[in-house]
Amino acid sequence: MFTLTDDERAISDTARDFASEYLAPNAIEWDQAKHFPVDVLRKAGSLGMGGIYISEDVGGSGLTRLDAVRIFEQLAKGCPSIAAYVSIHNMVTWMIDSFGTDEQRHQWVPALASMENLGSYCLTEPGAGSDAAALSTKAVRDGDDYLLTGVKQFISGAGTSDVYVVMARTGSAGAKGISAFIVPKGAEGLSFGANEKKMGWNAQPTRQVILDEVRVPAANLLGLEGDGFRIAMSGLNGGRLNIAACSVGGGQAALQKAVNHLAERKAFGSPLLDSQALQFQLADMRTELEAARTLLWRAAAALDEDANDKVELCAMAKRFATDTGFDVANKALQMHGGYGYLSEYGLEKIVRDLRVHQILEGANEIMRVVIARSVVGT
Ligand code: FAD
Ligand code: 2MC
Repeated sequence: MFTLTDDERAISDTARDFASEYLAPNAIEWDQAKHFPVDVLRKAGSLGMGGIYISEDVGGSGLTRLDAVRIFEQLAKGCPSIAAYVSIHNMVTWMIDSFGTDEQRHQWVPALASMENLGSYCLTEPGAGSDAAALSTKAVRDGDDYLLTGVKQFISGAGTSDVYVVMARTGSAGAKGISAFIVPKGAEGLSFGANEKKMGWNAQPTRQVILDEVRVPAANLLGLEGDGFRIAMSGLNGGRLNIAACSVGGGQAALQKAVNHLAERKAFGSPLLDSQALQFQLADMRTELEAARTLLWRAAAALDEDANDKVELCAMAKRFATDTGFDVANKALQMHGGYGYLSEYGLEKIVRDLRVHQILEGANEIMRVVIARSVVGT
């Protein structure tokens, strides 16, 4: 698992080169302008990054979860916010590819895999975040259609995305009453809230998705009625891995910036990099990132193998890597002294971007809930 084949290395190198050519040089500007670079996303799509672990018969790249986490680590070195959006897009595309009928797969997946169309994942609501199974958006059957009504909160890509996978209640309270629907952007009754003002992740929009009796054909139901929560959670297993990978990549970029800065910056008669106190901190940062990456690869392999413990391993990797990535980036900022606080050095942006990885795709407290259940056997 730890020695890459030539093909695996080439895949990771392609993502690295893409990130250094198209993401890194623009990341600070996009953050400040709150610019969502759809043209650059389409370029990523043309390299196969819109459908990384999607079946090849519908335009996907047919790669593994292990390939994916290596790709997301490389993309995040250029910009964690854009890398994370590409992950969400892949999650949505995978849900349709994996749980859709052949007709649905052929209708929706090719344009998503190429990133000609962008996707959004709509689970969270104003009144249901961590307790996702308490969601209240309703889908009511009306002849050959469903009518969807409710509000989705914090939806990444909303307003720009073309395809929304929306979890809504068709049955009784709890997880078993939830179904998943494919909702196209133009649907009547679908509207979007204002772009939220955020601490980080500014290079992608976050808006409410407002559904007011949105009519979608019954053919847009993904899986069966009642399958929606399981579909949503299955998507999140991979999403959690990818977000973890984005944290490792962001942390790695911050560590490299710190080494470069300490080598150049002189104080007390020599480069700061000569200070053993700082070298020891760099050693710990490198060690912790390596530990996070190792756990992440282990969890990705478990997901590839559909192992029995895949859910808790994905949760462990998400909790550990997102805490580690944030901690490393914050230490790298400190090593830059006052310069770390200036936006032009790019450190404070990485810290702001990585902070939210501890909150979303299941807050780290929820990851502990998932892991604890596996420990105590409930
Ligand atoms: P709450 O559930 O209200 O939790 C508040 C706090 O209590 C948290 O610290 C939480 O960990 C803690 N807590 C809750 N329950 C427990 C418990 N049982 N034990 C211990 N602690 C607990 N959602 C989507 O569906 N799609 C998206 O695209 C999307 N993008 C997002 C983008 C951004 C920038 C942000 C900020 C959020 C996004 N989210 C998205 C929503 C995100 O998943 C939720 O914010 C997250 O799941 C937490 O839900 P909440 O904000 O309602 O917090
Ligand atoms: N993978 C596959 N199936 C899962 C699963 C997972 N990770 N987690 C739960 N399930 C299944 C579970 O097996 C059960 O199925 P069955 O009834 O067949 O046994 C069903 O789903 C219900 O699960 P629980 O009984 O565990 O449900 P509960 O309500 O107790 O708690 C919890 C589930 C807390 C783990 C879940 O609500 C959760 O993960 N909350 C966090 C929400 C979240 O991650 N939101 C992220 C939004 S997206 C985002 O932030 C983006 C940026 C895109």
